[in-house]
Amino acid sequence: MGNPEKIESIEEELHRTQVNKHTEHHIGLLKAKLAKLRREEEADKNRSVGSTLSYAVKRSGDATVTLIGLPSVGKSTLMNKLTNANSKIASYYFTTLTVVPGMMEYKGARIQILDLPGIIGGASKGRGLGKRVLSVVRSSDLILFIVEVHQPDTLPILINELKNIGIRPDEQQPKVTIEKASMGGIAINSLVPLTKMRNETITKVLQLYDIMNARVIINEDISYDQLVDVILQNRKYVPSLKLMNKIDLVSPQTLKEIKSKINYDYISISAETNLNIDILKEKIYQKLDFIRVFMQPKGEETDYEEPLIIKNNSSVLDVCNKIHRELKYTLRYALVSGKSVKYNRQKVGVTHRLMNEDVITLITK
Ligand SMILES: Nc1nc2c(ncn2[C@@H]2O[C@H](COP(=O)(O)OP(=O)(O)OP(=O)(O)O)[C@@H](O)[C@H]2O)c(=O)[nH]1
Ligand SMILES: [Mg+2]
Repeated sequence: MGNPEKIESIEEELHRTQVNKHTEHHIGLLKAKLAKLRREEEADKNRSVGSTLSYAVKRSGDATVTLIGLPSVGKSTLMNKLTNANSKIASYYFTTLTVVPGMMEYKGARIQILDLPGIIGGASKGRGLGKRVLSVVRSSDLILFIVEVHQPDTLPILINELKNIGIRPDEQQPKVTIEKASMGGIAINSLVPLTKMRNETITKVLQLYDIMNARVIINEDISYDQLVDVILQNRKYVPSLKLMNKIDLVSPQTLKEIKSKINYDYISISAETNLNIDILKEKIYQKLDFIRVFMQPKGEETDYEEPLIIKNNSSVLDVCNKIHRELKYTLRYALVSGKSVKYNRQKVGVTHRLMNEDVITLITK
């Protein structure tokens, strides 16, 4: 049996199997097998096409945000309201055919926004404008999911397409580590009670991925799907905001009714008539979780006028990279004052994590 047939037969079995206490571990294992086969299929396909997997969009600014939505929901209209860009707008599907970048300046931060072509169910498998386009989301800091007021229940389609290419919107990296070893079999050390997995099946899933010897430390009650994510190590955990656009088309009463039916938090906007666009800008800024740090060049005054905007939890290395690509090679250490250190002008290395309003001096060779 080739991979496509194997995939089909597992899909059938999954379809046939009822989910209950007796079958859940078996189903977990089947899904892990399916994930592995699909991945091999994908690798084969890419090899035969010889494709370059992602769009080369140059990242710029302090953070990158991508607009994700079905065709014609108003992504480009919103893009033009948020940034200096002029992305084409029209009432037909697939007006935007490639990734269009723009820059939003807000409270001193420069936020790059990427307008994408509309995605449709099956995009991750090559339908519509597909996977290459979607892959730019992997390196973004925030996703804006946009649905139209008339189709508020289409959000799962969007999330599903991203999940299919290894993006995990709004999830956190599971607190599980797998330390591979050269012998000793698989030792599982769970520090929390597991309700969704059992040791025997965990071992089988690991073996499926050719991990025969390892120490598994489990700090969170995860599912088999998440275990596969940990094994594959190439998942991207990206936060999101959900937007409902075109609210100008319905009455306040209808809007209320929609709200009562929808089970996720969203921001109501009208890109065309500029409703709630300022609120949205602020929410984007907050969600990106920036901090400001001040540079003090050696022997000079601190520059409080132009703080450096960096993501919370950034390190001295991130600061170096932001200033100049080569800087990290000549850096000896940094002197930091502020909340992230115990003493003023404390000497720290590149991995030191900074906090809001720290003052930094970089000492180079
Ligand atoms: N009434 C109303 N119409 C809107 C709004 N935002 C966008 N539109 C209209 O919706 C249509 C599609 O808008 P676009 O911005 O091109 O949509 P898109 O999501 O970029 O579409 P694709 O690039 O094809 O995926 C256009 O006719 C817009 O004028 C809105 O807030 N209210
Ligand atoms: Mg568009």
